[in-house]
Amino acid sequence: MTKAEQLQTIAILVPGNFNDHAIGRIDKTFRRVRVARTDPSELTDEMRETVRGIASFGGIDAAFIDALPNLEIIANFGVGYDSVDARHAAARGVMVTNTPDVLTEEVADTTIGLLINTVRELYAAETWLRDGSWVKKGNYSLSRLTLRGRSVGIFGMGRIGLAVARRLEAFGLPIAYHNRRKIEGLAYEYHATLKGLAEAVDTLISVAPGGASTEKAVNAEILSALGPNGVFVNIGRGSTVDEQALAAALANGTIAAAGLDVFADEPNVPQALLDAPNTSLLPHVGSASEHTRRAMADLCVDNLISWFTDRRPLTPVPETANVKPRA
Ligand code: NAP
Ligand code: 8YV
Repeated sequence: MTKAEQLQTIAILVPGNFNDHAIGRIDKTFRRVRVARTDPSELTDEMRETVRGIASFGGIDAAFIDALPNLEIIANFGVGYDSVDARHAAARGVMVTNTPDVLTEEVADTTIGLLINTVRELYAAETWLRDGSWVKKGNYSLSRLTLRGRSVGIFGMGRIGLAVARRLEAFGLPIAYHNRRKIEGLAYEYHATLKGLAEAVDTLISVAPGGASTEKAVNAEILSALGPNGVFVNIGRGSTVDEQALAAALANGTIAAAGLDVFADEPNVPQALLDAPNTSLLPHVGSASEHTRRAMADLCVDNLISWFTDRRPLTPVPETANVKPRA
């Protein structure tokens, strides 16, 4: 059997709807099997026995991993892998890969767009033009907020955080950041706590990953530290924010406005955030261009191909970096 014929026998499980380009490449290379949801009850005995890889948007928990004894690799479509139990995968000798770098610039572009839309109300202004208000009522009112004079804090100065910071440098805005660890050689001001960062700036951009260490990190105390001229932008994960506290802070003037691309329970957005006049809300579109999703799809599938041909992943997540291929 040729190498290509051998790959065709390997069962790759693809749960739910998946990226078309990734599906096309998986079908060309492997044997694709499908389930509607990542629930062990969806798995047939044949799947339990034969599945060696998963390609998915996430949502892979310990029970699902345990239901697949011959699973070797989970190729996550996305850089954030908080919905994959990577620690459990590592304990079971299962590799997890993600899609870093290929989406960094796209997500940074979206972040800047969301920030500007939030402070300069561009969506509301365009609606004013399109609904005839400009003709009937005159000029759109001046935006209460501006980027001018702002100082920006980045929560999560990683690949995307840095790309956002580089863009904001060109806007002439001072930048500070909070990570668990200071980045040596990076000139931006470092704050050892998120509260310290929020106190020092009036514009907080969260690019932090989801997971236990960031759960509801942006809470009432942080929003109060940001202050009444404060703008909060979240492009990271909705789970990092106490959404009830955020809605209250927007309603009572604790902060001025928020721009959100991610939510705790997507696609459900709390009514209080939908009702707030000082929010700009996007349906998780940070990386959502055809160009970038294709690059993510390629990296997701290339990880599977590399694993099953060269026995090494291209972009393993840190938790599974030491997982070795089975003999
Ligand atoms: P990255 O390079 O790993 O950066 C993450 C940064 O967050 C690191 O600098 C890390 O520094 C910091 N961090 C992690 N846990 C922290 C904690 N508990 N407290 C403070 N800082 C913490 O990842 P990336 O490629 O920039 O992606 C970041 C996140 O963006 C992803 O995980 C994903 O959730 C989100 N994302 C969203 C979209 C979208 O469409 N909206 C698209 C892509 C990515 P330390 O380890 O030193 O703390
Ligand atoms: C994608 C993302 O929307 O990469 C991430 O972490 O949040 C986004 O790029 C998502 O992964 C696709 O499911």
